[in-house]
Amino acid sequence: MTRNLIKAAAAAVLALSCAACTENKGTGIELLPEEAFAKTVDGKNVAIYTLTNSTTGMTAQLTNYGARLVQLWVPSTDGFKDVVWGYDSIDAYLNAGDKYSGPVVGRYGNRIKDGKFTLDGKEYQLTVNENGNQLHGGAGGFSTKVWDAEQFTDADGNPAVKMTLVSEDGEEGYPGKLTISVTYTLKPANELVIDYTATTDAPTVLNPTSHVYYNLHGTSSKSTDSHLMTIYADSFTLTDSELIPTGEIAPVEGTPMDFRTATAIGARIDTPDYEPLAIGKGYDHNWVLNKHFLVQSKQNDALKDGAYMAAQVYEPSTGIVMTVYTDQPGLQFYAGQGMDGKEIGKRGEIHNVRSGIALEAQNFPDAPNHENFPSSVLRPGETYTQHTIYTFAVK
Ligand code: FUC
Repeated sequence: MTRNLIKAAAAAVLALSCAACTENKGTGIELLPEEAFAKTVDGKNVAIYTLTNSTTGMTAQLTNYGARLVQLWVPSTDGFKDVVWGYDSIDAYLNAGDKYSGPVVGRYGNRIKDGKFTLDGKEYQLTVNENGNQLHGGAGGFSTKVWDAEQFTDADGNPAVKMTLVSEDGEEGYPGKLTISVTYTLKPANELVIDYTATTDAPTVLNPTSHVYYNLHGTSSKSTDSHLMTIYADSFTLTDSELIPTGEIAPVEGTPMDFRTATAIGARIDTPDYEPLAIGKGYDHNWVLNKHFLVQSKQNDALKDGAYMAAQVYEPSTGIVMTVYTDQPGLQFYAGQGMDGKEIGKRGEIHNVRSGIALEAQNFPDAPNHENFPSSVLRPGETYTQHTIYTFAVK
Protein backbone atom coordinates (compact mmCIF):
# COMPACT_ATOMS: atom_id res chain seq x y z
CA MET A 1 0.00 0.00 0.00
CA THR A 2 1.37 3.44 -0.83
CA ARG A 3 1.88 6.08 1.83
CA ASN A 4 -1.07 8.11 0.44
CA LEU A 5 -3.37 5.16 0.65
CA ILE A 6 -2.24 4.54 4.20
CA LYS A 7 -3.00 8.16 5.03
CA ALA A 8 -6.42 7.82 3.40
CA ALA A 9 -7.10 4.70 5.46
CA ALA A 10 -6.11 6.57 8.60
CA ALA A 11 -8.40 9.45 7.71
CA ALA A 12 -11.28 7.03 7.12
CA VAL A 13 -10.79 5.40 10.52
CA LEU A 14 -10.71 8.80 12.18
CA ALA A 15 -13.77 10.04 10.32
CA LEU A 16 -15.70 6.97 11.41
CA SER A 17 -14.65 7.33 15.02
CA CYS A 18 -16.07 10.81 15.62
CA ALA A 19 -18.59 12.87 13.74
CA ALA A 20 -17.54 16.10 15.45
CA CYS A 21 -13.85 16.01 14.57
CA THR A 22 -11.98 19.19 15.25
CA GLU A 23 -9.83 20.53 12.46
CA ASN A 24 -6.64 19.14 13.98
CA LYS A 25 -8.03 15.79 14.93
CA GLY A 26 -5.62 13.12 13.83
CA THR A 27 -3.53 15.52 11.69
CA GLY A 28 -0.55 13.74 10.16
CA ILE A 29 -1.32 10.22 11.38
CA GLU A 30 0.12 7.51 9.14
CA LEU A 31 -1.23 4.01 9.74
CA LEU A 32 0.70 0.86 8.97
CA PRO A 33 -1.28 -1.40 6.61
CA GLU A 34 -2.75 -4.72 7.75
CA GLU A 35 -0.88 -6.67 5.08
CA ALA A 36 2.50 -5.67 6.57
CA PHE A 37 1.66 -7.75 9.65
CA ALA A 38 -0.34 -10.60 8.12
CA LYS A 39 1.88 -13.67 8.61
CA THR A 40 1.82 -17.06 10.29
CA VAL A 41 4.48 -17.33 13.01
CA ASP A 42 4.89 -20.54 15.03
CA GLY A 43 1.62 -21.78 13.49
CA LYS A 44 -0.39 -18.77 14.70
CA ASN A 45 -1.75 -15.77 12.82
CA VAL A 46 -0.11 -12.43 13.45
CA ALA A 47 -2.12 -9.27 12.79
CA ILE A 48 -2.13 -5.55 13.51
CA TYR A 49 -4.95 -3.88 15.46
CA THR A 50 -5.86 -0.20 15.27
CA LEU A 51 -7.49 1.71 18.16
CA THR A 52 -8.62 5.35 17.85
CA ASN A 53 -10.13 7.33 20.71
CA SER A 54 -13.37 9.22 20.32
CA THR A 55 -12.17 12.69 21.23
CA THR A 56 -8.85 13.75 19.70
CA GLY A 57 -8.22 10.88 17.32
CA MET A 58 -5.25 9.59 19.38
CA THR A 59 -4.41 6.31 17.66
CA ALA A 60 -2.56 3.16 18.71
CA GLN A 61 -1.55 0.23 16.54
CA LEU A 62 -0.68 -3.05 18.23
CA THR A 63 0.33 -6.50 17.11
CA ASN A 64 -0.26 -9.80 18.87
CA TYR A 65 3.40 -10.76 18.22
CA GLY A 66 4.63 -10.10 21.76
CA ALA A 67 1.38 -8.24 22.69
CA ARG A 68 3.24 -5.24 21.33
CA LEU A 69 2.60 -1.54 20.89
CA VAL A 70 3.71 -0.64 17.34
CA GLN A 71 2.58 2.97 16.96
CA LEU A 72 1.13 5.59 19.29
CA TRP A 73 0.03 8.84 17.67
CA VAL A 74 -0.64 11.64 20.17
CA PRO A 75 -1.29 15.37 19.76
CA SER A 76 1.61 17.84 19.90
CA THR A 77 1.92 21.58 19.29
CA ASP A 78 2.39 20.67 15.60
CA GLY A 79 -0.04 17.91 14.61
CA PHE A 80 0.13 14.31 15.77
CA LYS A 81 3.41 12.52 16.56
CA ASP A 82 4.16 8.81 16.84
CA VAL A 83 5.94 8.63 20.20
CA VAL A 84 7.04 4.98 20.28
CA TRP A 85 9.82 3.02 18.62
CA GLY A 86 9.01 0.17 16.30
CA TYR A 87 9.23 -1.30 12.84
CA ASP A 88 6.87 -1.13 9.88
CA SER A 89 6.32 -4.87 9.31
CA ILE A 90 6.23 -8.18 11.14
CA ASP A 91 9.29 -9.31 9.17
CA ALA A 92 11.26 -6.33 10.48
CA TYR A 93 10.27 -7.21 14.07
CA LEU A 94 11.29 -10.84 13.56
CA ASN A 95 14.69 -9.79 12.18
CA ALA A 96 15.33 -6.93 14.60
CA GLY A 97 18.52 -6.92 16.66
CA ASP A 98 16.66 -5.15 19.47
CA LYS A 99 13.91 -7.52 20.61
CA TYR A 100 12.30 -5.15 23.08
CA SER A 101 10.59 -2.43 21.04
CA GLY A 102 7.08 -2.26 22.47
CA PRO A 103 6.26 -5.75 23.81
CA VAL A 104 5.00 -7.13 27.08
CA VAL A 105 8.00 -8.85 28.67
CA GLY A 106 7.82 -11.75 31.12
CA ARG A 107 7.29 -14.10 32.84
CA TYR A 108 9.70 -12.03 34.91
CA GLY A 109 10.48 -8.55 33.56
CA ASN A 110 14.08 -7.41 34.09
CA ARG A 111 16.73 -9.60 35.74
CA ILE A 112 16.89 -12.69 37.94
CA LYS A 113 20.39 -13.39 39.29
CA ASP A 114 21.95 -16.55 37.84
CA GLY A 115 18.45 -17.39 36.58
CA LYS A 116 17.81 -19.06 39.95
CA PHE A 117 15.26 -18.73 42.70
CA THR A 118 13.81 -20.85 45.49
CA LEU A 119 10.07 -21.18 45.99
CA ASP A 120 8.47 -23.26 48.77
CA GLY A 121 11.88 -24.82 49.45
CA LYS A 122 12.53 -25.92 45.90
CA GLU A 123 15.21 -24.34 43.71
CA TYR A 124 14.34 -23.54 40.11
CA GLN A 125 16.88 -22.98 37.35
CA LEU A 126 15.64 -20.71 34.59
CA THR A 127 17.18 -20.28 31.15
CA VAL A 128 19.81 -17.53 31.11
CA ASN A 129 20.34 -14.96 28.37
CA GLU A 130 22.56 -12.18 29.77
CA ASN A 131 25.81 -12.63 31.74
CA GLY A 132 24.52 -15.90 33.15
CA ASN A 133 21.40 -14.14 34.46
CA GLN A 134 17.89 -14.17 33.07
CA LEU A 135 16.61 -10.97 31.41
CA HIS A 136 12.95 -10.34 30.52
CA GLY A 137 11.86 -13.96 30.88
CA GLY A 138 14.61 -15.48 28.74
CA ALA A 139 15.28 -15.72 25.01
CA GLY A 140 11.84 -17.31 24.50
CA GLY A 141 9.95 -14.96 26.83
CA PHE A 142 6.48 -13.45 26.36
CA SER A 143 7.81 -10.86 23.88
CA THR A 144 8.57 -13.64 21.36
CA LYS A 145 5.16 -15.34 21.52
CA VAL A 146 2.12 -14.90 19.30
CA TRP A 147 -0.74 -14.07 21.67
CA ASP A 148 -4.45 -14.66 20.97
CA ALA A 149 -6.12 -11.30 20.35
CA GLU A 150 -9.65 -9.98 20.52
CA GLN A 151 -10.51 -6.42 19.54
CA PHE A 152 -13.63 -4.97 21.17
CA THR A 153 -15.36 -1.87 22.47
CA ASP A 154 -15.57 -1.69 26.27
CA ALA A 155 -18.68 -0.90 28.35
CA ASP A 156 -17.88 2.84 28.14
CA GLY A 157 -17.53 2.75 24.37
CA ASN A 158 -13.71 2.85 24.37
CA PRO A 159 -11.70 0.94 21.77
CA ALA A 160 -9.69 -1.94 23.23
CA VAL A 161 -7.78 -5.08 22.39
CA LYS A 162 -7.25 -8.01 24.75
CA MET A 163 -4.31 -10.34 24.19
CA THR A 164 -4.02 -13.70 25.96
CA LEU A 165 -1.14 -16.15 26.27
CA VAL A 166 -0.81 -19.55 27.88
CA SER A 167 2.73 -20.02 29.18
CA GLU A 168 3.33 -23.73 29.70
CA ASP A 169 4.65 -25.34 32.89
CA GLY A 170 8.45 -25.38 32.60
CA GLU A 171 8.64 -22.74 29.88
CA GLU A 172 12.00 -20.95 30.21
CA GLY A 173 12.33 -22.88 33.48
CA TYR A 174 9.31 -21.41 35.31
CA PRO A 175 7.00 -23.67 37.30
CA GLY A 176 3.25 -23.68 36.67
CA LYS A 177 1.07 -23.30 33.61
CA LEU A 178 0.27 -19.59 33.58
CA THR A 179 -2.53 -17.86 31.68
CA ILE A 180 -1.99 -14.14 31.23
CA SER A 181 -4.10 -11.47 29.54
CA VAL A 182 -3.19 -7.88 28.76
CA THR A 183 -5.83 -5.40 27.67
CA TYR A 184 -4.93 -2.12 25.98
CA THR A 185 -7.68 0.53 26.04
CA LEU A 186 -7.67 4.07 24.62
CA LYS A 187 -9.70 6.50 26.69
CA PRO A 188 -11.09 9.93 25.76
CA ALA A 189 -8.55 11.93 27.84
CA ASN A 190 -5.68 10.61 25.68
CA GLU A 191 -4.97 7.73 28.00
CA LEU A 192 -3.43 4.41 27.02
CA VAL A 193 -4.56 2.04 29.77
CA ILE A 194 -2.76 -1.30 30.16
CA ASP A 195 -4.45 -3.88 32.40
CA TYR A 196 -3.04 -7.31 33.16
CA THR A 197 -4.58 -10.39 34.78
CA ALA A 198 -2.94 -13.79 35.30
CA THR A 199 -3.62 -17.12 36.98
CA THR A 200 -1.49 -20.22 37.47
CA ASP A 201 -2.02 -23.93 38.22
CA ALA A 202 1.09 -24.16 40.45
CA PRO A 203 3.06 -21.61 42.51
CA THR A 204 5.26 -19.40 40.31
CA VAL A 205 6.79 -15.94 40.11
CA LEU A 206 5.54 -13.23 37.76
CA ASN A 207 6.49 -9.67 36.81
CA PRO A 208 5.10 -8.67 33.41
CA THR A 209 5.72 -5.14 32.14
CA SER A 210 5.24 -3.06 29.03
CA HIS A 211 8.63 -2.45 27.41
CA VAL A 212 8.03 0.48 25.08
CA TYR A 213 10.72 2.96 24.04
CA TYR A 214 9.11 6.42 24.09
CA ASN A 215 10.45 9.46 22.29
CA LEU A 216 8.36 12.60 22.71
CA HIS A 217 10.02 14.26 19.70
CA GLY A 218 7.97 11.82 17.64
CA THR A 219 11.03 10.24 16.02
CA SER A 220 13.45 7.57 17.24
CA SER A 221 16.36 9.47 15.69
CA LYS A 222 16.38 12.51 18.03
CA SER A 223 18.03 12.41 21.44
CA THR A 224 15.79 12.11 24.48
CA ASP A 225 18.43 13.89 26.60
CA SER A 226 16.28 17.04 26.24
CA HIS A 227 13.20 15.44 27.83
CA LEU A 228 12.40 16.84 31.27
CA MET A 229 11.87 13.91 33.61
CA THR A 230 10.10 13.70 36.95
CA ILE A 231 10.03 10.44 38.91
CA TYR A 232 8.01 10.36 42.12
CA ALA A 233 10.49 8.28 44.04
CA ASP A 234 12.68 9.07 47.05
CA SER A 235 14.85 6.00 46.56
CA PHE A 236 16.08 3.38 44.09
CA THR A 237 17.49 -0.14 44.21
CA LEU A 238 21.29 -0.33 44.12
CA THR A 239 22.78 -2.96 41.81
CA ASP A 240 25.95 -4.91 41.27
CA SER A 241 27.99 -4.54 38.09
CA GLU A 242 25.51 -6.75 36.16
CA LEU A 243 22.54 -4.56 37.10
CA ILE A 244 21.28 -7.13 39.62
CA PRO A 245 19.93 -5.50 42.81
CA THR A 246 22.12 -5.97 45.87
CA GLY A 247 19.01 -5.68 48.07
CA GLU A 248 19.96 -2.24 49.31
CA ILE A 249 17.49 0.59 48.79
CA ALA A 250 19.33 3.92 48.50
CA PRO A 251 18.02 7.48 48.80
CA VAL A 252 18.09 9.58 45.61
CA GLU A 253 18.77 12.75 47.64
CA GLY A 254 21.94 14.51 46.50
CA THR A 255 22.54 12.12 43.57
CA PRO A 256 21.92 12.21 39.78
CA MET A 257 19.07 9.74 40.46
CA ASP A 258 16.97 12.49 42.06
CA PHE A 259 14.19 13.31 39.62
CA ARG A 260 11.72 14.58 42.21
CA THR A 261 11.76 17.91 40.38
CA ALA A 262 11.71 17.97 36.59
CA THR A 263 15.27 17.67 35.22
CA ALA A 264 16.59 17.10 31.70
CA ILE A 265 17.60 13.47 31.25
CA GLY A 266 20.91 14.58 29.74
CA ALA A 267 21.78 17.01 32.55
CA ARG A 268 23.47 14.47 34.84
CA ILE A 269 23.49 11.20 32.90
CA ASP A 270 27.25 11.41 32.28
CA THR A 271 28.19 12.43 35.83
CA PRO A 272 31.77 11.25 36.25
CA ASP A 273 32.61 8.88 39.09
CA TYR A 274 29.02 8.21 40.18
CA GLU A 275 29.06 4.43 40.45
CA PRO A 276 25.42 3.53 39.65
CA LEU A 277 25.59 5.52 36.40
CA ALA A 278 29.00 4.06 35.56
CA ILE A 279 27.55 0.55 36.00
CA GLY A 280 24.46 1.30 33.88
CA LYS A 281 26.41 3.45 31.40
CA GLY A 282 23.57 5.86 32.10
CA TYR A 283 20.12 5.43 33.63
CA ASP A 284 19.08 1.76 33.80
CA HIS A 285 17.69 1.39 37.31
CA ASN A 286 14.59 0.63 39.30
CA TRP A 287 13.08 3.53 41.22
CA VAL A 288 11.11 2.71 44.37
CA LEU A 289 7.85 4.56 43.88
CA ASN A 290 6.70 6.65 46.81
CA LYS A 291 3.22 5.17 46.77
CA HIS A 292 4.30 1.96 48.41
CA PHE A 293 7.13 3.00 50.63
CA LEU A 294 7.26 6.63 51.62
CA VAL A 295 3.64 7.65 51.88
CA GLN A 296 2.05 11.06 51.54
CA SER A 297 4.05 13.29 49.29
CA LYS A 298 1.80 15.92 47.75
CA GLN A 299 2.89 14.77 44.30
CA ASN A 300 1.26 11.45 44.94
CA ASP A 301 -2.24 12.80 45.38
CA ALA A 302 -3.10 11.97 41.80
CA LEU A 303 -4.69 8.62 42.48
CA LYS A 304 -6.16 7.38 39.21
CA ASP A 305 -8.36 4.29 39.20
CA GLY A 306 -6.14 2.67 41.83
CA ALA A 307 -2.90 3.74 40.15
CA TYR A 308 -0.65 6.50 41.48
CA MET A 309 1.38 9.02 39.54
CA ALA A 310 4.81 7.47 39.02
CA ALA A 311 6.55 9.73 36.51
CA GLN A 312 6.10 12.58 34.08
CA VAL A 313 8.09 13.38 30.94
CA TYR A 314 7.93 16.63 28.95
CA GLU A 315 9.56 17.54 25.65
CA PRO A 316 9.57 21.34 25.24
CA SER A 317 10.03 21.31 21.45
CA THR A 318 6.81 19.35 20.79
CA GLY A 319 4.89 20.30 23.94
CA ILE A 320 4.09 16.63 24.61
CA VAL A 321 3.68 15.67 28.26
CA MET A 322 3.48 11.97 29.15
CA THR A 323 2.38 10.97 32.65
CA VAL A 324 2.71 7.42 33.94
CA TYR A 325 0.36 6.06 36.61
CA THR A 326 0.66 2.60 38.07
CA ASP A 327 -0.26 0.41 41.01
CA GLN A 328 3.18 -1.25 40.84
CA PRO A 329 5.92 -0.67 43.46
CA GLY A 330 8.75 0.07 41.00
CA LEU A 331 9.60 1.86 37.78
CA GLN A 332 12.60 0.86 35.66
CA PHE A 333 13.90 3.88 33.78
CA TYR A 334 16.28 2.91 30.96
CA ALA A 335 17.63 5.74 28.78
CA GLY A 336 18.48 3.68 25.69
CA GLN A 337 22.27 3.90 25.99
CA GLY A 338 22.67 0.28 24.89
CA MET A 339 21.39 0.91 21.35
CA ASP A 340 23.86 0.67 18.50
CA GLY A 341 22.27 3.48 16.47
CA LYS A 342 22.26 1.34 13.33
CA GLU A 343 18.79 -0.17 13.16
CA ILE A 344 16.20 1.47 10.94
CA GLY A 345 12.68 1.73 12.32
CA LYS A 346 9.35 3.05 11.07
CA ARG A 347 9.42 5.74 8.36
CA GLY A 348 13.09 4.96 7.76
CA GLU A 349 14.09 6.60 11.05
CA ILE A 350 17.18 5.41 12.90
CA HIS A 351 16.77 3.83 16.33
CA ASN A 352 19.44 6.06 17.77
CA VAL A 353 21.51 5.88 20.94
CA ARG A 354 19.81 7.57 23.94
CA SER A 355 16.79 8.34 21.78
CA GLY A 356 14.15 6.13 23.34
CA ILE A 357 13.33 5.85 27.02
CA ALA A 358 11.71 2.83 28.64
CA LEU A 359 9.57 3.51 31.71
CA GLU A 360 8.61 0.05 32.89
CA ALA A 361 6.06 -0.21 35.71
CA GLN A 362 6.96 -3.36 37.61
CA ASN A 363 7.96 -5.22 40.72
CA PHE A 364 11.64 -4.83 41.59
CA PRO A 365 14.23 -6.73 39.53
CA ASP A 366 15.32 -10.02 41.14
CA ALA A 367 12.56 -9.77 43.78
CA PRO A 368 12.32 -13.61 44.05
CA ASN A 369 15.80 -13.51 45.64
CA HIS A 370 15.22 -10.64 48.12
CA GLU A 371 12.99 -11.02 51.14
CA ASN A 372 12.87 -7.25 51.67
CA PHE A 373 11.39 -6.69 48.18
CA PRO A 374 7.64 -7.03 47.43
CA SER A 375 6.58 -10.59 46.72
CA SER A 376 6.30 -11.68 43.09
CA VAL A 377 4.80 -15.07 43.94
CA LEU A 378 1.49 -16.11 42.35
CA ARG A 379 -0.32 -19.15 43.67
CA PRO A 380 -3.22 -21.24 42.35
CA GLY A 381 -6.55 -19.62 43.25
CA GLU A 382 -5.04 -16.10 43.20
CA THR A 383 -5.34 -13.60 40.35
CA TYR A 384 -2.45 -11.30 39.51
CA THR A 385 -3.55 -7.85 38.36
CA GLN A 386 -1.66 -4.76 37.20
CA HIS A 387 -3.10 -1.39 36.22
CA THR A 388 -0.79 1.05 34.40
CA ILE A 389 -1.73 4.17 32.45
CA TYR A 390 0.26 6.39 30.07
CA THR A 391 -1.52 9.71 29.50
CA PHE A 392 -0.66 12.38 26.93
CA ALA A 393 -1.25 16.12 27.07
CA VAL A 394 0.11 19.18 25.25
CA LYS A 395 1.66 22.08 27.14
C1 FUC B 1 15.66 -2.62 30.14
C2 FUC B 1 17.01 -2.59 30.74
C3 FUC B 1 17.97 -3.52 30.18
C4 FUC B 1 17.84 -3.97 28.77
C5 FUC B 1 16.44 -4.00 28.29
C6 FUC B 1 16.27 -4.12 26.84
O1 FUC B 1 14.71 -3.23 30.92
O2 FUC B 1 16.98 -2.76 32.13
O3 FUC B 1 19.28 -3.13 30.49
O4 FUC B 1 18.68 -3.32 27.92
O5 FUC B 1 15.61 -3.06 28.82
